Amino acid sequence: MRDRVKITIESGKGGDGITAFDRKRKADGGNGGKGGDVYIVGDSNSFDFSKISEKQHFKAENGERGQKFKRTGKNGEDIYIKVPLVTKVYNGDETEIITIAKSGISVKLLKGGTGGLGNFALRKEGWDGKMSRTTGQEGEKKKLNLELNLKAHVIFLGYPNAGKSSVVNALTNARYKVDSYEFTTLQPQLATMEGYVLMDLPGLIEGTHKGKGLGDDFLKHTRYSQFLVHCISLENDNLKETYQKMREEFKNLSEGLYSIPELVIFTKADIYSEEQLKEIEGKIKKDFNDYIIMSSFKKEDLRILKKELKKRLSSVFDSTV
Ligand SMILES: Nc1nc2c(ncn2[C@@H]2O[C@H](COP(=O)(O)OP(=O)(O)OP(=O)(O)O)[C@@H](O)[C@H]2O)c(=O)[nH]1
Ligand SMILES: [Mg+2]
Repeated sequence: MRDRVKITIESGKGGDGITAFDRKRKADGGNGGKGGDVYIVGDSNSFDFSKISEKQHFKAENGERGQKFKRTGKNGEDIYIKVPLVTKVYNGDETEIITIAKSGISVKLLKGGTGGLGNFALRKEGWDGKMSRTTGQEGEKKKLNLELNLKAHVIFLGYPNAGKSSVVNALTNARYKVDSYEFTTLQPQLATMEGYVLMDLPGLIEGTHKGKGLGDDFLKHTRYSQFLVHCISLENDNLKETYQKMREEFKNLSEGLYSIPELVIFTKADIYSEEQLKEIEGKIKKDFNDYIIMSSFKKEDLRILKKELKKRLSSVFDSTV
């Protein structure tokens, strides 16, 4: 997934004014049109920078020159660079310009040059004016760095192989890759569950914050989430320790991750018999008071999980993303 891209933006040059005369030798030349502006606009239908990175250079149209009969040249067309949500816009030197977090709202980044004056506009300045014109103002140019922070209601985190992608797939229509080796998921992936956006993420390990495993760059995408599903496989011998180690890693990664509301789900329950599950739950109850034990292969478990998630999400969010 392209989540960082460097682009160059350029506003249009103003059109030049012209010198022209009518049949009676009176000044008649029109002004140049204004150069196009450059806008950036949030687009909820795009999910990465792949389209933007194909282009990289965005230039608005120049204004047209003035025309005879005092006519002003056509203004250059503005351009709108559509970016996924949430896009952070930085100057080339990494100072932040703006964060685009809403769909449909456009922000002007560069202003097009103003058009030059034709001799009709300058005629009051006497003979010199009548015989002259001014050129259009140059457009502006800027280098920008864009960074995408995906936005989801819920993030799914846990060790590799915990079954995160399996749960997200089972709760939605997604068909993300699931496999028995670690680090199957290499980048954040989104799926929707009844209006809520779920984000499946790569596995975390102790030391992810120091660059171990897949590193922590992808965790910038968790910044805008307000609910966390912490997935733990029942296959772990010591569930409490597994949980605590991961919590410690959340803390090391970011205060935000550590403090958002969390639902713990113990996965792969279908591996065990009912009796074994009773025994396992007996132990879990001693250490955890808020959890769900489930299997991504069981419809009933998924129904319960979905219901519980929706209940919690409706109390966290008053509207969808
Ligand atoms: N028996 C059983 N196996 C499961 C369940 N959920 C996932 N698995 C298996 O566990 C393995 C890992 O599942 P994934 O969903 O890819 O796990 P993940 O947490 O997304 O893994 P990474 O992307 O590597 O971090 C796969 O072989 C799945 O088929 C479950 O509920 N029951
Ligand atoms: Mg996965």
